[in-house]
Amino acid sequence: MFSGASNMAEGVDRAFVFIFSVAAVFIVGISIFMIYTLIHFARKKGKPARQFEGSIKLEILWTVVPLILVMMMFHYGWSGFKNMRKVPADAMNVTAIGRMWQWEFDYGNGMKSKELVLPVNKAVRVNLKSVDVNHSLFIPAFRVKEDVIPGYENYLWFIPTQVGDFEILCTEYCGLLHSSMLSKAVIKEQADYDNWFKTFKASAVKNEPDGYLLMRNTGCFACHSIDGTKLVGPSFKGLFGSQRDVLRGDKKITITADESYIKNSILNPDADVVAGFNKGLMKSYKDILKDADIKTITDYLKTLNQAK
Ligand code: HEC
Ligand SMILES: [Cu+2]
Repeated sequence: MFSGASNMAEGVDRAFVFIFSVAAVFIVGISIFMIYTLIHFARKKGKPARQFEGSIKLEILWTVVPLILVMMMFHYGWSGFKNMRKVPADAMNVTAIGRMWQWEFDYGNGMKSKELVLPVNKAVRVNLKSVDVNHSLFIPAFRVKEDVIPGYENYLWFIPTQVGDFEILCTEYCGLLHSSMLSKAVIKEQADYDNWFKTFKASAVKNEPDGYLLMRNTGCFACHSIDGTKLVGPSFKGLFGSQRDVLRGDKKITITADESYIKNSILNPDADVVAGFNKGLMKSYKDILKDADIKTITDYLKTLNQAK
């Protein structure tokens, strides 16, 4: 009836069509009946009011019929849902990482992609992880949607049944750029997928500096660039050693971006807020990054000042 692109589509669509049809029949039937009674039982001259004493037959009818209907809704919903929680043993594993405000798909061994690339007709289990707030992974064409909650292991699974690109969205309001937290599921024929995976693997083991990898894995690049582009936060290009105009409380001051400034910016982002940017967006990485990590990041930031 609809063009779902995964094995989950049938169950979801059947439940949807059934519930929608019942609702449609009822809204039309009830509206017609209501208009009829409004006219037929309107107060008229010379027609005294009559008292009705109730009807066992009617009571039974309007209890049993809805009961049957809602039990059928339950049946369609449950049979579709049961399947959604039972992952086949041979499913491949990918972890979806939700963070403000981007999706990332982790194939293991440091292989991370911004898009969910998968082979067609193969079961995949997507483990869901959030590093900050609640998100929700939604792939409408596959009829799958599951909350992504920090500190809670959740998952979804499906078998893509069509080759093509399909939208991925976040359906849990997660802050300023929630609406741009978009990605794509790219479904390929097995051979194309194998080819893609080979190049993907090769590019993942390319030698990036430690500081870069650490920041990529911690999600800093969702808000910061290294090429001068202004995102939610300032770019890191040319940051180290420069003079920064910051707001400390209500006071505007200028300080030098040295080691301690960088460290403070990571641990207490709201203490010195860079002029022209918003407070409260970057959270503290106090519990995530150790002193050694911050040093690794700082060393990398220093290299961004050297002319390339
Ligand atoms: C959710 C978006 C977001 C993420 C993720 C984020 N930041 Fe920020 N960051 C900001 C914003 C906005 C500012 C500017 C306001 C301020 O100073 O607090 C900022 C400021 C900074 C500054 C000061 C920059 C300057 O130009 O003076 C540093 C350094 C910094 N962030 C480092 C990091 C590091 C390292 C990470 C990852 C561990 C990170 N940020 C992750 C949003 C983010
Ligand atoms: Cu989100």
